[in-house]
Amino acid sequence: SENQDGIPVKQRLLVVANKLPVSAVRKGADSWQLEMSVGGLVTAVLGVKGFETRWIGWPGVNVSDEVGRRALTKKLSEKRCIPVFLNEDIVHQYYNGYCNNILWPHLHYLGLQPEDRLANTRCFESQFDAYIKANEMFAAVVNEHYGEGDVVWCHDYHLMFLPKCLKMYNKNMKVGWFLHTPFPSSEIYRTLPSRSELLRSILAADLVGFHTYDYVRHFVSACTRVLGLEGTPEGVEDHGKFTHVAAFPIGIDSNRFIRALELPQVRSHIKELQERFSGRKVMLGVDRLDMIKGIPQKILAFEKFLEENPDWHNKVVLLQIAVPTRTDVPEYQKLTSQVHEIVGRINGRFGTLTAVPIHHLDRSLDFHALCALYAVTDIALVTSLRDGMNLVSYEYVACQSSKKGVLILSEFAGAAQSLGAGAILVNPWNITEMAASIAYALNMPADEREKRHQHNFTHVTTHTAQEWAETFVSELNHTIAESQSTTKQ
Ligand code: ADQ
Repeated sequence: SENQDGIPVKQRLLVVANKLPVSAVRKGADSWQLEMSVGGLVTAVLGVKGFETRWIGWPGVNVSDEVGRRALTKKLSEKRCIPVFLNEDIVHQYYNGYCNNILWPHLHYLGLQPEDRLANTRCFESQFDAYIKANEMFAAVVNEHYGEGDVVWCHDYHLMFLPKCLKMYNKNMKVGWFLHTPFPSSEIYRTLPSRSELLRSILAADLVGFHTYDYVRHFVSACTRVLGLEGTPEGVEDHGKFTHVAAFPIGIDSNRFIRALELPQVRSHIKELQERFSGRKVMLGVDRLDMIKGIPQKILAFEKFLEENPDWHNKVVLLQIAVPTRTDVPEYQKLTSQVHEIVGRINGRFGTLTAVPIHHLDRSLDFHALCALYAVTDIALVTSLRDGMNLVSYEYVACQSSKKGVLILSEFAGAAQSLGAGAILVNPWNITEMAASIAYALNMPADEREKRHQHNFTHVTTHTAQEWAETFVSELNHTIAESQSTTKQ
């Protein structure tokens, strides 16, 4: 389309996610400092050609005064971000409660202990109410900024109720929804009390996307079994309205990683690490400290490996970098102490006065340090119990051009479907099998490593984050054009 002067106007893409891609720090009554977080999703979406992007989301801080809100809104607009302000109680019930304590474990097949589930049942209703309320608040902000011709792309399990709210404002609004987590088997999904409301809302979108065909299949089958609707591999039909459902596997901005390896600060990190661990093989784990990542299983498998392979004592170390997340949720606090306890026990058992087999860090690393670690390590261990995709496995592959390290990857990560041929796939629940895979990886001949790496490297560098975002958005535009032409006929 063109403006009044005949100059082409770019279509706008409104990206709605729970959290904005910035962190905001208050510096005074009406002054804020912002830092844009860089990452796959941000780079991907900003790289989508032909669109002008706006972000809509929660700024991650509680701002209760009008002066602060107005100042932050203005500051955020410089970064093309639009805030949705949520108060502390809503954040507690919607984000910590319904999103992280109920939906997240449910979507990852992590059943709660029966007594915890019972406790959840009691607070379920108020948390679900807060979830709906939060989704309505997001919808109001989107609606306020929406203009005809814009495309709205909603992200993730926090905003399952958003498509329906948006269509209630305007049934012609172009709405896509993408889930970053797995969608579980309908047998699991159908135990969720709010199962129907959420499915109906998602179906209000014009295009629904998942990382893998398995998740697509599970979603379509949930719609068939829970709602009694007609489903095909392409989507779901509800009273004459067809919702397209498809797999859009995400990727990373691989060039950003490859380029970083040439930077002087990364090269000097690499040199330091090589000196520090010289004479030893190094295995790497990089995860958010979350129960879905299978961190205790990974560490126990390493213990089993050490038990069975005394020749390797003092010749191999495991570096586990775990960023604490959702520290307000008691389950996460329990996991932290559990991991510390296992690491302490194993280091006590296999350590010497001068060296320990496991280095465990409860912290995040900056991008350059992370790239250096990816580049120098011999093996990466990704042992998720469930994971929508898992980008750490992609990032590791991108940084391994010279070393051609081995990726040990859980078959329950979405990435197993794209990197399966190059990685060693494992069942993280089988500690014996994982220990054997560590031994296999450590002894793998160079030509096999090279072949496996090449396979995965080609995939990671061709199926990028930008391609993912472009495909989703263009499919969304196409889907709408198609359904509008069907309606006109
Ligand atoms: P996550 O569960 O966060 O994402 P993942 O895909 O592995 O999992 O992405 C994690 C990101 O955080 C990576 O970019 C990684 O570099 C970074 N990171 C992790 N640990 C770090 C550390 N200790 N220090 C610094 N950086 C660290 C969710 C889903 C995934 C899905 C993505 C994208 O759970 O399954 O792949 O969204 O859709």
